[in-house]
Amino acid sequence: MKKAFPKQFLWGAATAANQVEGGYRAGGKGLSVADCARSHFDEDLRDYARQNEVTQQDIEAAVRTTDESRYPKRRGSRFYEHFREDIALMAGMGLKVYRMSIAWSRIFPHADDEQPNEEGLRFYDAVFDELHRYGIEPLVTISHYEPPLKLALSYDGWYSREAVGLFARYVETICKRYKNKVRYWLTFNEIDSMQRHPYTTGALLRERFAGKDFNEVIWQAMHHQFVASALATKICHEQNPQALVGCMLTKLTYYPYSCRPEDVLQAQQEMRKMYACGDTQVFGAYPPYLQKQWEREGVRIRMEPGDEELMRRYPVDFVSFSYYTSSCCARDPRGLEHAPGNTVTAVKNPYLTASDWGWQTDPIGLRISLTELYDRYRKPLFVVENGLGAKDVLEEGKVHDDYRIEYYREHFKAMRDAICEDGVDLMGYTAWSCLDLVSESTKQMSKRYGFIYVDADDYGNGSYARYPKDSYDWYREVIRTDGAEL
Ligand code: BGP
Repeated sequence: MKKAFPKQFLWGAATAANQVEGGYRAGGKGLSVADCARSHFDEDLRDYARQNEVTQQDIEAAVRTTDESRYPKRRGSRFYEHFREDIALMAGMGLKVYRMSIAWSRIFPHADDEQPNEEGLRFYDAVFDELHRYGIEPLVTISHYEPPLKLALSYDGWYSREAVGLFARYVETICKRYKNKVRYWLTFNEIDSMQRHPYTTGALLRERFAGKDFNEVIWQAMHHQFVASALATKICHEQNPQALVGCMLTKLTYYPYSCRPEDVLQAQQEMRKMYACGDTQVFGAYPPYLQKQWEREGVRIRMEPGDEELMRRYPVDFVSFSYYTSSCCARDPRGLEHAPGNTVTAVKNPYLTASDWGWQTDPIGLRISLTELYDRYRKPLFVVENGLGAKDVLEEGKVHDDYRIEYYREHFKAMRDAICEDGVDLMGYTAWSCLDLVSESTKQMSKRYGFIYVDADDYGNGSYARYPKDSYDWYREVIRTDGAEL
């Protein structure tokens, strides 16, 4: 029998407010941590820490700067102005679902404002209404790397217990407002990433924790996000009993560099850095191996009465994740060639090709990831990020991105095999991304991911005109034929 995707499969595409919207001060929006993240793309792109490090001094410089060319997340792809045109283009592909995030600082500009910002609420009303006009279902990430800057400056980011209450108020506000417009919610984008970029994910400024064990600070902040995630699940279900709430993981995929048992064990340990977050949000409790790790590292988590009960009572309904690439790992990686990946640098796999940014392409790794996650959790899955960042060239209004079509074709085949051969319950897929937008790690527009080309360079020069690429037409056929035409 011909292998096919289920009829109700939710084909879509994804963005994040801080990478696509722009309008960073429009409609009463407050500054977010992303608005103060300066680009360093003329330095070593593989130095992930350098690309994502932010200090108090950097923030002061960002707040007072008059030269915004190095703050690309302040303009994104100018979706704030273009959203009706962009949603019409999404409809042109036949998207069934559009993953987006709500910028917290558009709703509560300073995190602790007395009242929510009505203009910000109205903007997302207009976006959701426009999506529903075309029959496109929103899938909303509540927090995608864009908390209000004030959380970092006047509180201690997510290390502060107050962050839980402020976040709960934000969630109450948007879930009440949009309970009839949004059915699918994700709590925190790549919640595991706080370990790798604590400022971006947790609004943590390392220098504010001098004298503290920063590893413990990060885990305390993560505990607050796990509690907040359970609270968000509770609130979303109370506002709309039909709502489905998912966690969102960075699906890092590590292969042992050799069949040496030490390398196999290393791969298993590396994967637990991500599984610890999935286990906590799916099973509603910290896994034993994580508690053992805390004992070894001397990490003591301060919990409030009721935290563990809350986490136990409100696990997620589905598991979503990002997948771009895979890596190898070895007990002793010294002397082995390394390659960059999504938020990590790891041992290079000699059997794989790589993108223009060195991320190795591994479609089979997506099937392996889907099967592993489904076998572990037995909950519906959702691929909410997958795509190819590449150096596209616009020629006479066209972009011949056959390399991106090839990337997607092979990953879609892997998804189809996971569904048809491995029995994975996969709800849908939102490609990263429907249009070119600012790269999270390097803050480049030139690392292009879209089915739609946006005429803007890394410094914000350009018309911001939109040009569908060859992959736009190809993806429309895939969706029209429910994945039969790959
Ligand atoms: C993920 C983020 C996305 C997106 C993606 C691609 O970690 O959730 O926001 O940015 O990475 O990575 P990059 O933009 O760094 O190329």
